[in-house]
Amino acid sequence: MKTALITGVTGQDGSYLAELLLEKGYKVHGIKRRASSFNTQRIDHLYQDQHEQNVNFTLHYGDLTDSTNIIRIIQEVQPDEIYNLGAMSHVKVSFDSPEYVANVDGIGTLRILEAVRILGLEKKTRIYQASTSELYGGLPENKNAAGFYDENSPFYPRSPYGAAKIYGFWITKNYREAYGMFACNGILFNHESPRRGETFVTRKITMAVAAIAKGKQECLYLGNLNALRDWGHAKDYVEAMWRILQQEKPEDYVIAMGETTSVRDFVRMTFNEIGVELSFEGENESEIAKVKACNNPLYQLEIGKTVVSVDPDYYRPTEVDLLIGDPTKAKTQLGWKPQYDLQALVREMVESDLNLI
Ligand code: NDP
Ligand code: GDR
Repeated sequence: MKTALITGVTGQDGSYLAELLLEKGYKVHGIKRRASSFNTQRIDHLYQDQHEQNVNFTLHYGDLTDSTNIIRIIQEVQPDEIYNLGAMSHVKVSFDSPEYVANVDGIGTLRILEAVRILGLEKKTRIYQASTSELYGGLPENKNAAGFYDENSPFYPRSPYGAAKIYGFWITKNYREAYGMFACNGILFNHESPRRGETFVTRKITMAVAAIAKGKQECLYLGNLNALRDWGHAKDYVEAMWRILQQEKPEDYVIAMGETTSVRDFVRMTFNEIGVELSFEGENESEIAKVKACNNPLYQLEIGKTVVSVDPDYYRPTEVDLLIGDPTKAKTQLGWKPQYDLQALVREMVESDLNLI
């Protein structure tokens, strides 16, 4: 039976990964931060009373800013695999807390690698680092000849988050080369789910559409509707993380769907899910979307009503305009095959938010 340690276990990916590893028969340990109220909603269904026998899921209090705590937990758990998913993961918020994000997302990665080395576990413990498509920064000239970002595309981060994660990427690669550690980067493009944090754009949209449908919200305020993202389902992406650590050789992989969609079209698709057609008017800061048609007897929205409006407060000081990844290496070497397309993802998120509301 293998043992895994997950940082960021209370997050979207951590919760799906914990489920996957438990299904595979792992003993799973997770690090959660102390908070003044409960922050374990996404993993409460996995909770096991620690007094029972054969406990497979254990939580430890900890924080990626605390080396002493990281070293102690890794010493206690002696993991075969560490998945470093813990991060301040919101790009816009990283402009407000740049030093904190450097500490957690950048140096936090170093703390994990160094703890493994200090404890002499270099040959035992495999490490997955949650790298990101934000490393590319969306510069058009850095795409490959086919028009995608792949494992060889140059990086150009456009936020304090991206800059911190680029340190995490390189220090992971360096420890692999310097000390022969099995340490890998998954360069994951955006992935979403009903468990996505409420302030990321997809979830903000699906929650708002559910609330508008049920008469609990008037209008959805968004930032840049022109941004293009390559969106997949988090469940598919945690499967890739696991596969990356099961290979013979440690390598870095792009995980993406290979298709890109604008925020505007994501809004359109989400409203379509509840039978509402939108018409978009205006440009940039003055852009709005009105109800054009309503084909669902359950949700009778008034024709002509403004349901989406742009608020420039949500713009970022520097934006990543377009992301599209080439997952060929992951598909051929890992045998990774996503189960969800964007339509199925949107449907699951809308259904879940309609139920929640
Ligand atoms: P979430 O924001 O949902 O989860 C982040 C997790 O990190 C939470 O468990 C959070 O704890 C924890 N965390 C935050 N700060 C600290 C800290 N100082 N010490 C320890 N833990 C901390 O992110 P996702 O699940 O979406 O993403 C997982 C990882 O993958 C992140 O590193 C993210 O940057 C990266 N990534 C995500 C992508 C995506 O599209 N989802 C794409 C590419 C990379 P708490 O619950 O207490 O806040
Ligand atoms: P992103 O995700 O920045 O790509 O980072 P997010 O959903 O926050 O933004 C995607 C795009 O939508 C635009 N946008 C808005 N975004 C938010 N959050 N809120 C809005 O109101 C809004 N309006 C428009 C943004 O400008 C952006 O272009 C995510 C995170 O999960 C990172 O941790 C991860 O590394 C990357 O994906 C890959």
